[in-house]
Amino acid sequence: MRTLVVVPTYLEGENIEEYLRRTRAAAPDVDFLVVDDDSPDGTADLAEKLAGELGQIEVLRHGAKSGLGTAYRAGMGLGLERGYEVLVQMDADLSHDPAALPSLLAGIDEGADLVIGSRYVPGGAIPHWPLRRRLLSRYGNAYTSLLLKTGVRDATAGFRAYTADVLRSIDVLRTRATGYGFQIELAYRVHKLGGTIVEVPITFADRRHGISKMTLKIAAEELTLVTWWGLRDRVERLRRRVRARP
Ligand SMILES: Nc1nc2c(ncn2[C@@H]2O[C@H](COP(=O)(O)OP(=O)(O)O)[C@@H](O)[C@H]2O)c(=O)[nH]1
Ligand SMILES: [Mg+2]
Repeated sequence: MRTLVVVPTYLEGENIEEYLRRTRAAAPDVDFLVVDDDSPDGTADLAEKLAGELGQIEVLRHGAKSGLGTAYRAGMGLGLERGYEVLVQMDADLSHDPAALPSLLAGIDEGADLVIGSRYVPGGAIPHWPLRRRLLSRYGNAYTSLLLKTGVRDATAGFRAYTADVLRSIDVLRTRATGYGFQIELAYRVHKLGGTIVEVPITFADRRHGISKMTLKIAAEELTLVTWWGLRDRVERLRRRVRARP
């Protein structure tokens, strides 16, 4: 199946080359779309240089930094327009082991609509994350699961593969999260639609170069959206129950 890996980048100049080389080696048939938000360290130029050498790599210069969700919407929009059948989400900082990509693609081959590289299913792990990030991730996932009831153990994970069909069905271009809440929003929409979600275990490595772009503001957007969707679902369920009464 024609597969596009969408890689959002902001200040990944120290990682992008190793990322592209190793991922190409792990999955030689996939194409790449790097969506860069005007990184002042020249990430886009480096990616373009590599594109000349490795081929099948496109760089989208997306403009000013406007959040992970916004970058993904642009990249996925382009991927769908170009007729790719499978779209992959992956970070450029090598937190997501390129060697695990084939196991995600195998899940799609076996019929899943969404395959999530999960830290929280048996076999998954996060060996070196600071306690603060560990707690944020754990509590974030617990809260999301309580409110949205998607059954997904790692709803905030950013290493994923989707069929183009499911992305079209959930109307991915009309999602609203600008930040990392995009991950939750997509899993939530696929679940609501009754899509098949499979989690495969991954070991999440901490980045070796550069810094995380996760901020309190991004976490606040996630929290607000999850709370809003959760309350909206409850009101809907209540309404249905009232209507169903004789
Ligand atoms: N284009 C774009 N990429 C972003 C933005 N924020 C984060 N990224 C990229 O998204 C991926 C995940 O971000 P990262 O900082 O590693 O988050 P963490 O792994 O949760 O700490 C990395 O490849 C980042 O370069 C953004 O605003 N725009
Ligand atoms: Mg990262």
